[in-house]
Amino acid sequence: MALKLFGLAMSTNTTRAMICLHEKEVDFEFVPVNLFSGEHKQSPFLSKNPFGLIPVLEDGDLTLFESRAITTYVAEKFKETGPDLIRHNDTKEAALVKVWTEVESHYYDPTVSPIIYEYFVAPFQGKEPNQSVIDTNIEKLKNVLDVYEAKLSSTKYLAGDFYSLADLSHVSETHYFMQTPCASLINDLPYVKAWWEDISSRPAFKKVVEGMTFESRAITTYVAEKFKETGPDLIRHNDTKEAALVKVWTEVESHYYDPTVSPIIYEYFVAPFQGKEPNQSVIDTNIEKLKNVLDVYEAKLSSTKYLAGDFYSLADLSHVSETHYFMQTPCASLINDLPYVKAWWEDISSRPAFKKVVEGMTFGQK
Ligand SMILES: N[C@@H](CCC(=O)N[C@@H](CS)C(=O)NCC(=O)O)C(=O)O
Repeated sequence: MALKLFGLAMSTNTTRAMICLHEKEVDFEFVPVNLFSGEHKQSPFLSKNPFGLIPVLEDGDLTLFESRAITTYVAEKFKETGPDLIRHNDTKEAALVKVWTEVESHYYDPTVSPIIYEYFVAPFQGKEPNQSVIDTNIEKLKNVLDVYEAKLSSTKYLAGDFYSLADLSHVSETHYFMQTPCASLINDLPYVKAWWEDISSRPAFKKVVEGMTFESRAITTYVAEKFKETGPDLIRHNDTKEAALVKVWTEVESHYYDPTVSPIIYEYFVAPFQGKEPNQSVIDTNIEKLKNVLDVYEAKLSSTKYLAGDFYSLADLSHVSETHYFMQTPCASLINDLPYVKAWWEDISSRPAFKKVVEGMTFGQK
């Protein structure tokens, strides 16, 4: 029976396990866990990992959590295939692999993780990155990387002149880190840079990297393209003009709609959740901007049923989640007063796919 890995393709801890499975050429089934609906905090998943975190590996009657424990198990069980990631025939080398795997877990991860969080996860949650958290961790990371630079000037990889679990453990997080403005911390250290270029160019990582994105719109495009033969054709892949219009209106959502609706939602839902009063001047400014955007929508939707044409597409889908919250604010009349926009909203919010996620979308109101 194939191994089952439960997780999320964009999660660093999940991809740590996935890279190892690919290195060892293991056939496995990937089971996506919907973190956004809180599936990992509910009973079927909690019986696999009582801490409610991904990833989880199931191998027959064995259930494992903790990504580094998973990689160790996979590297041991499949020691005869792919590279020997644990140096099982050499006790000293094996011990050095453990040393540097611990270093990743106790020195590298605790400094890199908060930086990634501030640059990727905080904006995803509508928050500004906290510069003081970033600065503190940059200072700590510099010290860690100086040790790496010294080590990598004498051996090609961390535990010696062989690629091992120690190196592999760094790949997922470093991939995100290299997309932050702090990437120079690695690029300025010649040995660390060469090591990163080496470990990030391995085929096993290339197999997982395309799923590693924190941009929700990039995720929807990827999913819509990969599964274009099932469900509605959200990207109009057989019609270049329609496909271009889908992109236009998806960009409109991203650059005009979202930047005005997001702050309104933030003030009404997130601020009170954090014990703050909604900032009325932020709300008023964005209401004015949103009115202009919605006037354009009203004109467009008076001539076509959906934004990109007479077909439901990613452009419409991109609006659903935010509009759902927006319609619970005192500003909902901005949409309800525009007959075409109102009809469009009623249509796109009544699709079964949205009904499946909407019950998890509460800000603690229930
Ligand atoms: N030490 C754990 C950490 C697992 C972890 O934090 N996973 C994250 C995803 S990368 C998660 O499940 N987050 C969901 C949450 O915190 O609710 C491991 O290495 O597997």
